[in-house]
Amino acid sequence: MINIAITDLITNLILYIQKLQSWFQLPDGSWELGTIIQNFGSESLISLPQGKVLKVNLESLVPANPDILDGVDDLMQLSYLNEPSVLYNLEYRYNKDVIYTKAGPVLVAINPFKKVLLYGNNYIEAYKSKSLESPHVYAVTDTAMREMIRDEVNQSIIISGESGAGKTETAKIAMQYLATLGGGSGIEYEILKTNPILEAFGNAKTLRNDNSSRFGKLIEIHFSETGKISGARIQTFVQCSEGERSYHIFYQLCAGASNILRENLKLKNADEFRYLRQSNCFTIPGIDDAEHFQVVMDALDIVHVKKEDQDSVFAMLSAVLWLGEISFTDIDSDHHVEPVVDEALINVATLIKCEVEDLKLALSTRKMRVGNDTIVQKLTLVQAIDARDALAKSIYSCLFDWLVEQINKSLAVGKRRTGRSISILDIYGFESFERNSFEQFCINYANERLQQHFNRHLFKLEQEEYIQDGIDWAKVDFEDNQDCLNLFEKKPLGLQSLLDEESTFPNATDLTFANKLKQHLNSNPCFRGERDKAFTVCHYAGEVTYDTTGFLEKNRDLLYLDSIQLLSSCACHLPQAFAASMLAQSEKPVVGALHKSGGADSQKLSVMTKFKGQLFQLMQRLESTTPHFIRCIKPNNFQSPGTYNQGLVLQQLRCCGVLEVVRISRSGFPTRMTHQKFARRYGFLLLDHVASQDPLSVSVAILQQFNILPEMYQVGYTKLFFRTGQIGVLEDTRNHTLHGILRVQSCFRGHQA
Ligand code: AOV
Ligand code: MG
Repeated sequence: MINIAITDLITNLILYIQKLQSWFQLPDGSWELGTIIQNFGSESLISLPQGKVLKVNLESLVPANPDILDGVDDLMQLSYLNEPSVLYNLEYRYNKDVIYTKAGPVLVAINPFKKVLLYGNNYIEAYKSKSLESPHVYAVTDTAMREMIRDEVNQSIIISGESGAGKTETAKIAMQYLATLGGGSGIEYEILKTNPILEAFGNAKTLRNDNSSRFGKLIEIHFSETGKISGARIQTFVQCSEGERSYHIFYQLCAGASNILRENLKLKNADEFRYLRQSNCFTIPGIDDAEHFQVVMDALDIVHVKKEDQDSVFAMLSAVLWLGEISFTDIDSDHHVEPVVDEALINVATLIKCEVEDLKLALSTRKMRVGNDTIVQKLTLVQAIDARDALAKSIYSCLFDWLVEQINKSLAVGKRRTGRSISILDIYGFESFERNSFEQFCINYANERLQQHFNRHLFKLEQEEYIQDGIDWAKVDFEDNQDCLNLFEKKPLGLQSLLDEESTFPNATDLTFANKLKQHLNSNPCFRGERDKAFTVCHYAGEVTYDTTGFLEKNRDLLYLDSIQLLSSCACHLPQAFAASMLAQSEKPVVGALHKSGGADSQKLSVMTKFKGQLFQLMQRLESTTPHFIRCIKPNNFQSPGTYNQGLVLQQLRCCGVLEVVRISRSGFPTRMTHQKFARRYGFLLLDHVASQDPLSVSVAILQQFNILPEMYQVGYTKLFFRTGQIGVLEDTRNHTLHGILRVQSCFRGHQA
């Protein structure tokens, strides 16, 4: 009698659970949690918060997870791994200041935009002793450290995300943990001090981030056999353009230099220099530039940049600022110009220690070699301004590279040891704006490569687990982004080859480039030619339309031979070093040398080729490491705490591959449970007696009774593997049965009473 009642109850419950809580998508794209009241065919009656009741199409509903799964540590624990459930889980935690969540092997970090009490020595100790194991950058770093020691394999922590998402802060948090665990020699202190230096010279305020890194960075930290830090090496990647304000260091210098330094460097206030006046932003709320200048000077001492070198560095900065003050005057009726000999010109010459005449010449003429002859061409105003700005830019970028080199010398890793390093990569994430240019083209290509690395790694991890448990992993399909990478890299008809080829034609324009792409690539499914000079690439993270305006010029990034000659004629060792490194690179097309002879062309390297070279080197280094992934997410565009914009988060989860992890898991068998646990948990739902009571037989009987389709699960040696959502159905039935049994029991008690 009781048995029949329970059987009926279960059957009804199985029907009932199909119409429990569901996500309903509102017209603005956001999701609301509702309860299904009734189902009719393809439609449902759903009740939403605030008493709204709607009749909706069943297809617009997505199943929600049971309450007990609210705010789980790892998104993979969710029975239903759909977008709204992922979004809700992250928001649930974020609202409690729990900014870290795992998505399988990936750590998701949501920028709190405020101080959260999750850091410092007590936390570091707790993660070190494993008394705390909730998701955290510390936990990821700890795992990297342990695996490095255990396996003697180099590790990498790959941090990505949009501008302002928190990559640089996350990298610093990881460095802090390593410095604490591997400290002792004192070098860890030096390593931490590289941060304020690189941020001063390489970061600028942008509309998206007050402290935006304008370069990508890989820091490789080396350890001794006893797990102590023995040195480090920093590699930086092609700088992107500045932001709303120029690099912090200019403002810091102008605000913080001592009177003597100001006098020696002929400094003025920041708002008196043309280059800094180009934006109307001179200060950052809450930031004291003068104070930062002191921090940078101290840090330079700590990384052993000598005082006289520091003075030369500041002289270069001032020279850059004064270059912007140089003006020109007409010298003939053909509108050729030369610099006005004034305070600006003289200051630049004094600061870089060159002859005023030489500087004048470099900014007003261009030497061209034709065959064996050299001809001198006079410059027009536009050309002269170009030459002046290019000189300023190359001095600055050489200065940055020189500083990184000095830091590397100071942190030098004695004897190169393999198998004992942890690299932290802080690199710009995928970008998709209203208007996308050459910079986005490079950045997104890099991300496409990193994504491939990511996919392959996940695939490997999954595969290992399946093989170990003897299941058929051929049933798991993984998507690859190789097609998109081919579109970029294929020779001779890929985006990059075509760009480089077009860049070598003097008469080519952005339009001829765009047309060439359309002509050769239109049949590629990852490519679409657009109207005017645009084209679209289907990236793993979505489609991006690029405007080719400026592509050729930015890719060529001409460097003038005259400037190199000028710098090498300086009496100061810094400009000399810059000239030498420019020539050594000589990858850049050197105008003047350009038409020397046919052969010279083959030596020059475009920006794209250089970028690709750096990227390949980076990938090679990463390939030999065990990777750990951190994805930073920006919850709103206002850099403000407490606001969680679902749409914005969703778009980033897509771009940084978190939803891809979820998708990969969904296409695999993400839910795993040992035979024992499964039999114990659901065995009581069996209606028929099972002859053998061993966990495997009980498990198989349960699978049969619930009609779980064969393609939805696999039976391994020790575990059962399920497709997403399968366990959810069983779990709901179990809960309702338990409730039901309680109800039936109380009902019986009622009868008896
Ligand atoms: P990004 O490196 O990802 O942007 P940042 O690491 O500079 O972003 O973070 C931007 C700002 O967010 C920081 O200046 C902090 O104010 C805040 N922030 C980030 N992480 C945390 C945290 N864990 N706790 C508190 N505040 C945080 V860019 O370099 O622009 O791509 O080019
Ligand atoms: Mg940054």
